[in-house]
Amino acid sequence: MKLYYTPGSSSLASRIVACEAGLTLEYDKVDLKNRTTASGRNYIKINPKGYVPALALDDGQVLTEVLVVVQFLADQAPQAGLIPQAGTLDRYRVQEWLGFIGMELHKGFAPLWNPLSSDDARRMAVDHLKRRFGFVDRHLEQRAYLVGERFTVADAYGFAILNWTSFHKIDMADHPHLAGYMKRIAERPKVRQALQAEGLVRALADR
Ligand SMILES: N[C@@H](CCC(=O)N[C@@H](CS)C(=O)NCC(=O)O)C(=O)O
Repeated sequence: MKLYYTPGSSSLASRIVACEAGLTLEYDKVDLKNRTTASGRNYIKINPKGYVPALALDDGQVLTEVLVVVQFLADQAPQAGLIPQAGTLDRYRVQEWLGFIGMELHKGFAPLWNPLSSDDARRMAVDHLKRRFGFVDRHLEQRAYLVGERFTVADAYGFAILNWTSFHKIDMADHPHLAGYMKRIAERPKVRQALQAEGLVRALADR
């Protein structure tokens, strides 16, 4: 399998899951501006949506959408326990979090990445995100992970997205449980390995 990724983007969640699951993937870096891959391919031909991540399966099919790719990868290594068994309530809880992270957090950052956003639009986006962070912070007050007693794909996706708070210099002082959670996840050896592979360890150290 080959993961098409861009360093530090949402595709980091898929790399973290692959590392935690002990899966050996091939990786091909995507230049999102030019829609080309480091291997010299036209990325639009691989994923017509033009965004990362995309996971090329060994039979040539391509899976997209973070919340699907991370679940697919976790299901390839059930022994790693990165996702509860299908059909259990905990599986739906993980999917509930994946949906929340995708639609409320991931897309909530969109105005901050857009160079055309006005200062007002940026302020509104940060206010909105901080309300969502408040909810996650309260959820993590008594918990180490988003669902159950162990790290799941929801934590991988949450970490990849929340990591953008340092890039955008969003003050997390009023979200101490969330800040502690991020630190805890960053210290996981496989997460560190994924961050190192994408050249992001320094960015974390600067936090
Ligand atoms: N709905 C997609 C969104 C993925 C996404 O937003 N990827 C960003 C990087 S974090 C991207 O590639 N943006 C470039 C673009 O949209 O052209 C998913 O969940 O996978």
